[in-house]
Amino acid sequence: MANSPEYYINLEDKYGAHNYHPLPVVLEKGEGIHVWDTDGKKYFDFLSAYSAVNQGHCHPKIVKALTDQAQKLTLTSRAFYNDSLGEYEKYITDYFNFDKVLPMNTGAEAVETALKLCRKWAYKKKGIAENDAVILFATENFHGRTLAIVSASTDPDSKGGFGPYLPGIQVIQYNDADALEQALEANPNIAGFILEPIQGEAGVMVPDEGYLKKASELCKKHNALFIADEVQTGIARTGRLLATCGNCNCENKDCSGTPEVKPDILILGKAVSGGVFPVSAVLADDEIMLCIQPGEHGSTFGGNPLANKVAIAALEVVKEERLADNAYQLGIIFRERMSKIDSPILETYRGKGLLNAVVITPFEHEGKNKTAMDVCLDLKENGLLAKPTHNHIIRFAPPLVINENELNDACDIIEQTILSYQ
Ligand code: IF1
Repeated sequence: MANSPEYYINLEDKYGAHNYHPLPVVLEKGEGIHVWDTDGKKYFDFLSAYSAVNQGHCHPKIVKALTDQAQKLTLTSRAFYNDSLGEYEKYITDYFNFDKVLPMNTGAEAVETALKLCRKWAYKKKGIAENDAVILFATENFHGRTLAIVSASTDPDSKGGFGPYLPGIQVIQYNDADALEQALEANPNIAGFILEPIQGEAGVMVPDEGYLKKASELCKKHNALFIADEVQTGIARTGRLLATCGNCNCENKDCSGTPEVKPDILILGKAVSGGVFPVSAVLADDEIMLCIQPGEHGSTFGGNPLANKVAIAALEVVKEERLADNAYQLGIIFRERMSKIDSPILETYRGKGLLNAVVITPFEHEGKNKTAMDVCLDLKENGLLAKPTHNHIIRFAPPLVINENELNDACDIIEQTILSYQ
C-alpha cells in the first residue's frame, strides 16, 4: 500500500523546499470544474490554480492544441523564427487591441518585463535622467516573487530577509487617487504606476467605482505609464475580458460592463494558457514597446510553439464559451447566495464576477479557536476546495465554465459548512 495520501505528502515534505503550506489533499485528476484526489474523492475546485484554470481543467480543445504541437515542434528559442509565434502575436494583439506583445512564461517574468519596459520608456521618451526613474506600487500589492517585485511588497512574509532591495520604487495607498496625484505631482521622475485592478492576495479588494479611470487619467496627465497587472483578474475572471476593460475588442457582447480604461501596459499570465502551460504576455503600443530593442530583453522559452498554440486555443475558448458573460451572471448569483447565509462568523463577502472572497470572524467551536483555514479543511471534507488568505479570508474562484446548477450545489456546501458551527 504505497500510495496513501500521506505517502505523497511525506515525499514533498522530505524532498521539497518548505515554501508552501498546502491543504492536506493530494490531487491526481481534473476535468472541468472538478478535481479528484488519490482516493477517488471528487471536489469542486474553487481555487482554479489561482485563476489559471478559468477554462476548466484539461479543456479538450486546449489539451489537443498542446499534444498536436508537442509532436511537431516544442522549442526553437528566439534565435530563429518559428511558424506559430507571429500567428499568436497577431491573434493576442487583435484580441486585446494593442500594437505589440512581448511573450514570456510566468506572471512574475511578465511583471519584470513591464517594469523594465517602463524604465526604458522613461529614459528614452519621457527624458528622465538615467537611473532616476521611480515606479509607483500600491500598498498590499502582489505581483510575484522576484527580487524587484518583493522590493515593492508591503507584506513582511514576502519581503522580509530578502534585502538589499531594488531602488526606484515608491509605495502609495491602494484605492486612493489623491495619494497617486500627490506622488505624481511631487516627483517628475515617476515613470509609471503598476496596479492590480482588483487585489487578489490582499483578499479580493475591489477598488471604489471610478478609481481605475481616475488613476489612468492622472498617469496620462503626468506623462507616467499606467500598468495593469491582470495576471489574476484578466481573461474573463471578473465578468469582463479584462477588469480594466479598455478597448479590448470584445464589442462588449461578453463584457457586461462599461469599458473603463486602456492601460499603457497590460500584463497577462495564468489563464492565457488555461493553466495548461506557463504562458504570460506583456502588451503595449509601439511608442512604448519599441523602446526595447534586440538583445535588451528575452527568454529561452518565451514565445515557444507549444505556448503559442495553447494560448490561441485558450483565448478562443474564452470567447466561444462566453466565459466573461458567464462569470458576470454567476458572480451575481454567488454573492446573492452568500448574502443569505445567516451566520455570525460570516463577516462580509465581496468580489466581482467569479473572483470573490468571504471574510470569516475568528470563532470558537467545540472548545477550539477556529480560523478560515479550519473552515477550508471542513469545506474540503464536504467536497469543495478553497484556500484561505490572511488568516480570515477565503477566496472563492471556480473555473468559469461552471453552470448555475453546479454553482448552487457548491454554494450549498459553503452554506452548510458555515452553518454547521452553530
Ligand atoms: C504563489 C496570491 C494568487 C498575481 C499577480 C503576478 C503574479 C501573481 C496579480 C505572479 C501570482 C499567485 C502566485 C502564487 C499565489 C498567487 C496568488 F495568493 F498570492 F495572490 F493568485 F491569488 N501578478 N499569483 O496574482 O505570477 O509568477 O506566479 O506566474 O504562490 O506565489 P506567477
